[in-house]
This record gives sequence, C-alpha cells and structure tokens, in this order.
Amino acid sequence: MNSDVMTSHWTDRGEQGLRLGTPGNGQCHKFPTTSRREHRVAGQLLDPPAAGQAGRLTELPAELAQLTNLRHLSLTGNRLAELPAELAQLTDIHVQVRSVSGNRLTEREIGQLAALQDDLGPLGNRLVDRLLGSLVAQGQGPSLRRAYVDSLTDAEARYEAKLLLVGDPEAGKSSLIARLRGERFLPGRSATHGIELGWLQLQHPSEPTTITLRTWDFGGQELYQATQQLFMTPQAVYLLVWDARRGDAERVGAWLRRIRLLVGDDARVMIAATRADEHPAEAELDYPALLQHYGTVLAERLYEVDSRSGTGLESLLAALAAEAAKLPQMGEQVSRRWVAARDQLLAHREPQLSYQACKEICAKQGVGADQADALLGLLHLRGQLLHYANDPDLREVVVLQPDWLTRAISYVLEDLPTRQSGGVLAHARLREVWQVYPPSLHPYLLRLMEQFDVSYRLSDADQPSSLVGHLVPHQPPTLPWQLDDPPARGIRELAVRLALSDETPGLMAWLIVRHHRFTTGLHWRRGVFLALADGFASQGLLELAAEGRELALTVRAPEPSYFFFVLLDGVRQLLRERWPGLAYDLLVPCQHRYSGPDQRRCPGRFRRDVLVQLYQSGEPTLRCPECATVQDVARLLTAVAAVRGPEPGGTIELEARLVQALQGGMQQVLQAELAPIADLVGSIDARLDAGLTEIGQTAHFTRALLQRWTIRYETTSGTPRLFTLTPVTKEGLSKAAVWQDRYQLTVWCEHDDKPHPWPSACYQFTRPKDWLVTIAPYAIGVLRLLQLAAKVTLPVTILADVDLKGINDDLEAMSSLLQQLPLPPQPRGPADPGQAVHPVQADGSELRALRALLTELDPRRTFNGMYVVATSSWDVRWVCQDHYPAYNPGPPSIPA
Ligand SMILES: Nc1nc2c(ncn2[C@@H]2O[C@H](COP(=O)(O)OP(=O)(O)O)[C@@H](O)[C@H]2O)c(=O)[nH]1
Ligand SMILES: [Mg+2]
Ligand SMILES: [Zn+2]
Ligand SMILES: [Zn+2]
Repeated sequence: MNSDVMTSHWTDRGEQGLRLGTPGNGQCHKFPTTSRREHRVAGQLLDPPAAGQAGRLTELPAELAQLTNLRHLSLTGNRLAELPAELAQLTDIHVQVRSVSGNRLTEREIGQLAALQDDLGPLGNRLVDRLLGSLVAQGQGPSLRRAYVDSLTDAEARYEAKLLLVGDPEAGKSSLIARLRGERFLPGRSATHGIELGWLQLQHPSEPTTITLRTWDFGGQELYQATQQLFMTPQAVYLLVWDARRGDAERVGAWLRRIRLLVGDDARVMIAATRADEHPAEAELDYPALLQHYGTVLAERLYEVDSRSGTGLESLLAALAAEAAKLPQMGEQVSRRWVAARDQLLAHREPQLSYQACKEICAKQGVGADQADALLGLLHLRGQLLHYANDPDLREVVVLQPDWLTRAISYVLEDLPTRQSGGVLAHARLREVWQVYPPSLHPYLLRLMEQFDVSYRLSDADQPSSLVGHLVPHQPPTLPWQLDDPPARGIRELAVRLALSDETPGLMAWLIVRHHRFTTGLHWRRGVFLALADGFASQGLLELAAEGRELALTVRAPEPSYFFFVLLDGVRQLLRERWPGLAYDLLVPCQHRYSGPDQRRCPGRFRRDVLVQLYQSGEPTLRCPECATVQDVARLLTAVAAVRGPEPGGTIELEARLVQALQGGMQQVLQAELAPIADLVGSIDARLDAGLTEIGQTAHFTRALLQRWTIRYETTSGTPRLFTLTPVTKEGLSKAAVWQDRYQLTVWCEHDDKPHPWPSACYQFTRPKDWLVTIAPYAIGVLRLLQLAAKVTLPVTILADVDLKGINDDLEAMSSLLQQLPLPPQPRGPADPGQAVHPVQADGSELRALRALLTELDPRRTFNGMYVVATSSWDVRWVCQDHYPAYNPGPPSIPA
C-alpha cells in the first residue's frame, strides 16, 4: 500500500492519534493470499460491505512504523487479517493499539500485540475476551493472556465443536445420534436421563481433515431444561430433532426461539424431521417462513430422516459437516499439549476432580500451572467443563460431567417438601435430597446453585436454609402497594416496562435470586417486592405482565432514581447474560391519572429512547396520545421536573448544584435526624426537596462512574480503583513543606453507595513528580467522586466507624496536591439522564501506572483484606472484608 492510499484512507485525529479505516465507498484492499484457509477468509473480506460501515482496511502499511509521533492507534472495525511485522517491533512508547475488535486477526497475531501492551481492550475473539475478562478479576489477566499466547508455540489447526441435540422428548434424538455414529437402530430405546455425551467424526467439506464434534444429547422433561440450558453455549451446531408424525409445527418455532434466545446469532441450527418414511415433513412445516425469521442461524433446508431405515442419514451427515465448518473456531490454532491435556480431563471416569488433580493431569501433558489455569478457563467458557476460578468456595472443584451437576439441581427442584414450603429448602434436607452425592461435596453443590442464581441463603430463617427461586409460591403476597395504586404524598415514582420479544422462562426466579440483597421476603412466581433501606427509603416492584411478555419495574421513594437504575441495570444485565438473543423495548408509562375515586392510571406509554432524544435536544414536554395531557420529559425519565436554569451538563455543574443545595443547610438536617427520609419529606421544604434529588443523583452518579471505570478496568487492571493520595510531610517541618515525591496512598472499599477508606491498605512510597502527572487524570476523577461521597453519601448513610473529619482532611490534601498539576479538559455534551455521567477520560497510561504501583506495594494484591466481587448488575468491585459477606456469604455449613 503506498502512502497516498495511507493518507487518503486514514482519518487523522490530531498529531498523536490515528483512526485507521477507509471512509465512504467501502472499497476493500486486497492482501496476498497464500494458504487455502486465507483464501476462504479473503472470500469473506471481498463481500460487499454493509452500508454505514467505515473501517474496511484489510492490511496495514509497514510505513506505520515510521510515524514516530504516533501515540494512539485505533483499528476498530476494520477487516485486518494480518499485521505487518514492523508493528510488532514498535514498543508501546510509539503505538498504543486502542482496539482491534471487529478485525479478523488470529489469536497469535493479537497475542503479539498483547505482548506489547496489556491494555489492548477486547481482542476481537469473543471467547478469549470473555476468558480474560472473567479471569482478570483475580488480577491474573495479564499473566493468563501471556500463558495463552505462550501456549501457541506448538499450536496446530483444530476443527472441533459441540453438537447439541435438542427437541421434545421422544422426538428421536438418541436414535438419530446413534445412527449418525454408525450404530444400528434400537427399537423401543429407553428415555434419556440428563445429558448423554459422545463423539462424532465428520469429513471436512473442503479441507483434507476431519471435524470432531462432541455430541450432547439432552434428555428429560421441562424441569431439567432450566439447568440444561446452562450448557447451551454459542459457537456450536444445534440439531433440532422433530417428530413430523406429531405434526406440531409450533414446537419447532418454540425451540428455535429458545436456541436463539440462549445463544444469539452465534450458532448454526439444523432441523431434522424424523420418521420420514412414515410421514413427510415438508407438508407440515413452513420452512421458508422459518428461514425468514431465523435465517441468520438456520440451515438453508430441512433434513428429513428415518433412523429405522437410514433414509436421509448420508445427506444429513454431509450437511452437518458443512454447517460445522462455518463456525468461527474452525481451524483455530490450539496447542497440542492443551489438546492432550483436555482429552485426558474429559475422558476421566470421575464426574468431578479437585483443581489440584486437574493441574497434575495437565502437568503430565506438559501444560504448566499458568497455562493450566488458562486452559481450564477456556474449557469452562466453551461449556466443556465447569471451573469457577474466581470463587474461593468453588475453585477447588472442577466438574467434568455436566450431568452430575444438572441432576443435583433437579433433585432439589423436584423435592416435594421444598415445593410445599414455597421454595424454602432447609439445609437439613440436603442429606436426603443429595444422598447419592458425597456429603463432603454438598457445600460445593449448594454454592454452585448460588453461582447459577438458582438459590440464595436465607439469613433470618430459624434453621439454615435457602430460597429456591423457581419454587416460590404462585399466589402473590399482600404488598405495601400495587402497581396501579397512586403513590403516597411526598413519594415519587419512576417506572418502565420492558416489552420482551419472547417468553423468558425462569426470568422471575432469577430476578428474585439475583436481587436477594434487597429482599423483603415478598415474592411469588410472577413478581418480587424489593427495598433499599438506608438513606434512600426506596421500594421496588418487579412484576411480569402480558403473559410473561412484559416486565414492569416500578420504584417509589422520596428520590427513586438511584434504586431504579440499580434494578434496571440488574435486569438488563440478567437478560443479556441469560438470553443474549432477546430483544426488548423500554417503555415509560404516562404519569397522568384520571380523576375519580380510584385515580385510574392512563394506559399511554412512551418509548424511553425517544424521551431521551427529546431530553437531549432540550424539548421539555410532549403530549400523551392516550389522555392528551402534557407530560414533562425530565419527570418521566428522572421523576424530577426539569431544572430550570443552566443545562444539566458535566460533573462540574452537578457538583456546583450539589454544593449549593448543601449550603442550604440540608446536610445538618439530615445528620441531625435519624428518622427515615420519607418522614422528613412529610414536612416538605423546597430546599430539602432539591437536596434529596441531589443525593439520589449523586449516588447514581457515583455508581455510574464506578461502572464506567469497571469497563476499562476489566481489560486493564486487577487492582482497586478508589484511593486517597496525600503527600507525606517531613517530620519537624511545617505541614506545608512537602517531603518531595513521597506519598501516602489509602485504598478505598467500593461497597455499594458507601465507599470508605480501608485503613489496613495504606502505603507510603516514593515516586517522581512525572509519575504524579501521569496518573493525574485518573486521580482527579477519583478525587471528585470521593469528595461527593464525603459530602453527601457518607454523612447520610451514617457509617458508624467512619472518620469523616480524617477523610475530609485527606481529600483536602489530595486536592491541593493535584491542583498543582495541569487539569485535563472535561468532556461535555448532553447525556442520557440514566447515564448522566461524564467521567474524566482516562486513556490507559494512568491506569497502567497505578496498577504498576499497587502491584509493587502489594505484590499479592490482597490489600490486607480486600476482595473482588461481582454485583447484581455484574460489574466488578473491590470491597473490604467487612462488606465482603454481603456479596459472598462463604461456604455453607450443612447440618448433619
Ligand atoms: N420408525 C421410527 N421410529 C423412530 C425414529 N426415531 C426414533 N424412533 C422411535 O421413537 C422412540 C423415541 O426415540 P428416542 O431416540 O429415544 O427419542 P428421544 O427422546 O428424542 O431421544 C423410540 O421408540 C424410537 O425407536 C424414526 O426415525 N423412525
Ligand atoms: Mg433421548
Ligand atoms: Zn397519558
Ligand atoms: Zn467496606
């Protein structure tokens, strides 16, 4: 590629940054193809690009290495299949590759980049990304990434995938897979229990190699399916077996929906209609219509087979190979030692092994400890075994046979006494329920059920017990208020309806368990009533309506926005995780109520995204088409009418408004009164009202800011993110005389909305001023957040042992330290009020510098009693040992 092409196709973003991509016409640049595999890739690259896609580069010019001023290089969305060798020679002083997602680089090439620098961002390979994302929480990300890249030295191309047989009982799944394997037909085969695993070898359609499929034959009834779906992973071939004789075409649609909900578009699905000799399927099934709906995953035609006679088996086998060959992992490079170790593990006769035993098996195959962890992580993500490396109570056990686990869970789901007690499982029952499992593993199984959000431990029961979300009563309990009741005086409401594209069996059970930290003990099969006590006095109701196709979320509080977004994020995260293929609209109900004794609510709804657009473009109101009243856009989105005056903008304005509200004396009011806020609001005072809004929004802001950082943090560092940094003063001298370049850093616990310093993790160190300048953009963001917390959240939530004066002194010192440094520019612009946060942009170098420091200060990264946890909305946080039990109750002890 010559430099003309370079300049015309590169979008310059200032002297130091480049975004590479061909704008406009979407023309592709060819690159030399050598092997057969590359030919295939090239074929895909030359497909006409979709409209609106900008990045189309298929190769990078070697001249890149000459741009010595280059600091940032973004390769997002291109179609790179190779990197010039020169790029790998650049050190990270020259180029920081911001992102290579969307490109088509192999793991090895990305690995070369990864070795250059480890804040690379998503690697573009979903599975490896997820692997690293989940493992990085332990602070091991970089080393595991390295282990993975290192393992590729003896790599070879592998052609392997999972083949999952799904369909109704008796459809003919087990008979079909037996025949595909070349076995003979067994009339009157007995029903499959649980999951049966096997192998199937197929000839690759275009390359001189075989494809190896691990077959999963799912048996059993509905009850098992809730747990079986944990193993329905993406990047697999699904064979949907359907008995044409029964002619129930609706079941085909139901299964297709379920598969797509669970795995999104990242799978291949084929339909095999059995008993073709007796009953032609073509007539029963409108295949063109199915293709229209499921074309992205569904094979082009229907396969009719008869397992008794063998009709159609040959063409099904060929088609299976063709579909499997389309999976993204075909031909991926995997270490031979890894393959050997994996085969040993999966062939083991025990259903589970200790982590140590697994590592020994790996070691025998030449896979060292580091690489064994990465291998186990990858096999876990591919659904081949289960190993929860991040959970201290689970990481000692590796489950090799999925059925061993699904059965254990189904024994609980089938337990009659548990059903009769509304889902309360007394741990004393577990000896009986799990009599076929060794008692030493019962605590592990119970923890696993918690990991899967099947159950949680009840803290206030008279004997040790857990609540099983799937078994709560059908009958709704009496609630403090119903969805349609008007809110009490002084109480505001924020509401949204999630209109779901499909049914989501088990959704409420999972919501009940996932949000158990907010439990009120009020739950039923179709709803749960939650509360956030503390300063916010918030109540939340999650309820299924419209035959399970709509989820209503309503929060009521003096200031509902904080709890509302906590719950909404939790719900959205759960939907993303469990049903990646699910689509939904967010609808905000009209707030008008008709006059009359029951104050009936107007049935009108507004799309939330449209409201956000109006809000951003400064449109204050809109008219409801149902009731024709004028509705306040800001009130619909935040429960607070628009603030007149300056546009709500960046953090500075928010902070200024907050300080104003506080100067009005609100802080004293709140500190003096221990009464719940709801009572205070009874004697409403305009200033107090404004102040409450600020508190909720600050708490929300704090959380959102932490979340933003989490996203960066997951790909960058495995250390806490909040800290106070103060200069260390020389003894004997006045406080103002700073002992040059010596600092003290105290790590903060990131518990919920009440962050606090963790004095056990307090370190002194020496670093040059340059270092301080490097981390300044991040440190300023931290400072701002902590200042807000110290002003508002901490006094309100009244943490008993927090030394507020000490905190304020530290923040003061940190502030004057940072004020000597140049301030980075603040990003501006309108935002979605749900995400109304503009965090200080941190571009990676400061986080790297910080992580390096923290790793040096505490090489084991335990920070004297801090733990990494995942919250209900699944972001990662560091919390102190005092708050850790709120996230992880520890290993259960099961009574004998
Ligand atoms: N005639 C005929 N019988 C079949 C066919 N496939 C399965 N069967 C019978 O249908 C019953 C259920 O089959 P099975 O493979 O156990 O179904 P699964 O529950 O889906 O695994 C058994 O009695 C089989 O012998 C087929 O293609 N033709
Ligand atoms: Mg079967
Ligand atoms: Zn209305
Ligand atoms: Zn804490």
